[in-house]
Amino acid sequence: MNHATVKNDYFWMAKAIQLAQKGRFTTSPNPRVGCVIVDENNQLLGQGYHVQAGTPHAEVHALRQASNARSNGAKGATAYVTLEPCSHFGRTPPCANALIEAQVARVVVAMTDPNPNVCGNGINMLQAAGIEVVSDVMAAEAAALNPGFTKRMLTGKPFVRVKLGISLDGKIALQNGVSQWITGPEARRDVQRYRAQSCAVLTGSGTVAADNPSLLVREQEAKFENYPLEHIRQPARIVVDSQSKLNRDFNVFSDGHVTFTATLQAHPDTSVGHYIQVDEKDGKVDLHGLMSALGDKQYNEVWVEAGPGLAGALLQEGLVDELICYQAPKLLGDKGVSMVNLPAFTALNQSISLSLIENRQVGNDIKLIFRPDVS
Ligand code: AOF
Ligand code: ZN
Repeated sequence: MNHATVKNDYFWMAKAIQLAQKGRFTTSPNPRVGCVIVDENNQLLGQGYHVQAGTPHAEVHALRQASNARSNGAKGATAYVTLEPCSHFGRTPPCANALIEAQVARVVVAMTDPNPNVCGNGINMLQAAGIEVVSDVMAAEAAALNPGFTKRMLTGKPFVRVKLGISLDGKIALQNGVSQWITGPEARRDVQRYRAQSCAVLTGSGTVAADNPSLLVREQEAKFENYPLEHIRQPARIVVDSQSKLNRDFNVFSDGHVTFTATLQAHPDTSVGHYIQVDEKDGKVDLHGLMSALGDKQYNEVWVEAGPGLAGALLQEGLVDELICYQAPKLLGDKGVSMVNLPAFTALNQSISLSLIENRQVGNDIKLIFRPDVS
């Protein structure tokens, strides 16, 4: 491939990735996908992105635009797709067929579809039809669009982000439990965005009992790009409450939005609430089992806003994909409540090692994104 072609491929794939990002808040359980169609003279013919499961895929939108743009539509053109075109009949027919019928000459794909129903078949179908396929163009950027979909397809479990609002000295509250507003409004707004893009928000019974949070997306703060305010998609709330001890008056149970109690013993009367019954481990719910149950519900991304007990247990169980800390320039003192409860390690090799993958200032706070190192 000559230099100009490679350069164009990156240019158009970057555009397709930008389009896919528009689906950030709406596509789940489906992946975020973008598509651009470019003619023989490197001019844009059509573009599209997947908006919502059950509605047309990205390629279909782009192909429609191309056929409106000129009489021979996408014939002889190049299609750029952030995810391998699907090969299966799901809620919609296969995009690989649509591209073949449109007689595109070339398809550039960022990454293969981890869905076992597709998984290379889409690319094979295109090649069998004589279409040139180039793959792995901006694969890392495309993978970053869909950490949850990919992880769920490969492991059956969602991608889990744990959020912690901490002081400079790593505390989440004063000794007396007072914790409100450690971080500033910008950090809280950033949190709203994560709630909005996640399928579920996970917390523990202690946090519900102490703070009575809603864990929903607050409408006043949800005016961010591409978020469909006209039909707000709220995440489901999952409350880990092994013994089902919480009463039903807390906001999460009484505000009319969906909440599941993750418990060892589901209440026999389903009118009392929604439950996820999970196997026991050391007297508590087995968190691996819980994550598999959330994967079965087709949750791609789970956002955890919990106390030090649940956050620590998830880390200790190796169930955290990302730890997101908002660190405020405050010192709460050594009597404050620590951010995570972990066992009393006696050797440094027992400690949990993380890699910092992003840091930036958010208002007066610092946002730090870590990924646990695989041991
Ligand atoms: C594509 N383009 O824009 C998307 C794809 O039930 P369906 O018909 O919506 O199919 C969902 C599956 O299709 C999903 O699990 C993933 O494998 C693929 N998503 N594929 O070619 C798209 N959203
Ligand atoms: Zn498709």
